[in-house]
Amino acid sequence: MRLRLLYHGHCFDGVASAAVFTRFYLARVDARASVAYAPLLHTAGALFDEGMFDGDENAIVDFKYSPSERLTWWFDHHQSAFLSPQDEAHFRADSTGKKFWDPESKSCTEFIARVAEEGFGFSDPSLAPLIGWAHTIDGAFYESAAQPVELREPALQLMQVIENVDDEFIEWVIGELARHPLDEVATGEEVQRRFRPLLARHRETLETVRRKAAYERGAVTFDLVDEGLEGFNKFIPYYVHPETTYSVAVTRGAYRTKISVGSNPFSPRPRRHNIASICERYGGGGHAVVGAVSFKPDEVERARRVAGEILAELREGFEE
Ligand SMILES: [Mn+2]
Repeated sequence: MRLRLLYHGHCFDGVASAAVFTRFYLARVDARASVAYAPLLHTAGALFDEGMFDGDENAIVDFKYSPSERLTWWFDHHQSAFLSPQDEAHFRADSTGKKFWDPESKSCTEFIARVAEEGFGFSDPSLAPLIGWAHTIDGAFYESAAQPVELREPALQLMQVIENVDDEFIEWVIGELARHPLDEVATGEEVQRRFRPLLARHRETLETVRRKAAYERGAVTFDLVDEGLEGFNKFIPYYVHPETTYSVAVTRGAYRTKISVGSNPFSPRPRRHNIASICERYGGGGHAVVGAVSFKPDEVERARRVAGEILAELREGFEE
């Protein structure tokens, strides 16, 4: 028997979900199954093709639903889990008892662990640290801005690796997490030698943001276009300016120039704006607490002008 397990790629929760599901499947369904993994990513085109479901059993964890008759297991916790109302109706009509959705769960990893225990009598206490960290990371329940910026905990170091390395190594990680405790995998040399150069690059980005960021009246802003930095850890602005409520940054990549707007979850002053609503007015979007507006790569001046307007709006009515 061969199990094809499709997981949300380059995502700590996706990888942890795949590891927990593997342990559950081998313990409760088929101890002799061979498991093959493949990542799923949010792309502009079709997300699935039938050829992906090439196992005797096919499972998806931490990713959207597919109505394929070949899909035998499904777990997701995203609000937008269905590509169409027809897909949702297909899921609701399912009678296999092997497809599960809970948009209230903060991580798919803890959702799988709960269903495995309540529905199938499977529990493995050695998975507790993996489940706990998937909750912290996927729900962004950090204790401070320093925690995700300083990356001292091995679990966060593993997160950094998962977000940046090739799928082949990520599949090796899933296999290790399915057999060994999180700490052992995260502190192992295979993970650590990939983490070290990522940490060096992350620290350079941190110093660049520290140098360029300017805080005034409740909002910090910086422009990384000339630095050629496409992205940054979103907690860096709140680490270098803990007094800020908002952050507005301009970056340029190969495919777009982007304004990233965020709010500081550790801010001394409450957020007063819905960031998605502001970004939507300029053709962008997001959530109440974080959003973005994208432009063509050469529209840097336009992006800078819009960033200035957004900043002015966020600073309006600021009181010390
Ligand atoms: Mn997730």
